[in-house]
Amino acid sequence: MSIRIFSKLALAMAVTASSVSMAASLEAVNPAVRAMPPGAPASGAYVTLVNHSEQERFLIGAESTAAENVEIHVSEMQGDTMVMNRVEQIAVPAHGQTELKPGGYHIMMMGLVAPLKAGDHVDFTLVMKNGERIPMQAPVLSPDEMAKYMPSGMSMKHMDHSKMDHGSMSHDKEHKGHNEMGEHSAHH
Ligand SMILES: [Cu+2]
Repeated sequence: MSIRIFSKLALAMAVTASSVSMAASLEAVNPAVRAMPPGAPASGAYVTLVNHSEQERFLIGAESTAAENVEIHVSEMQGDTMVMNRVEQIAVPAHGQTELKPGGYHIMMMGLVAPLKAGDHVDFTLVMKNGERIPMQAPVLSPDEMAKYMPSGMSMKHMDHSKMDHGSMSHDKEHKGHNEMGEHSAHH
């Protein structure tokens, strides 16, 4: 009797341990949030998601107490205009990575609870399709820091665009002088 109870407990512990190691297989590298002045309605958060697992993974949402509403978005050129669209999910290929960066995929923070000052930190929970919830703490970067920010810490030359669905599009956008927040103030 007591042995059976013990084996159930051991099983429960094993399941817990395996879900912890799964969470560690998706890494949130070099996250950042764009600083915004008081009264600004929205901001964006960026990160490189690195998938160390054998399975394709999907980011389906993000949560933060720093904004009333947090969504995952993509910025896309429609003709000559940069527009924002909410997306259902962002795929991260097996043994690959996906960048959330200005002009592309991003975590949209709408209804900022407080001004986002450079040097502050914002806590997020990344919500994955397989049910994982991955904590992410992102520093708030000043406009100057944001201008130099690259989510993977690599230059464009070293990025593997062949693994990105919209690689050529986001490359084009990178050179159009986009302004994500300009789009946001127009739309929100
Ligand atoms: Cu957006």
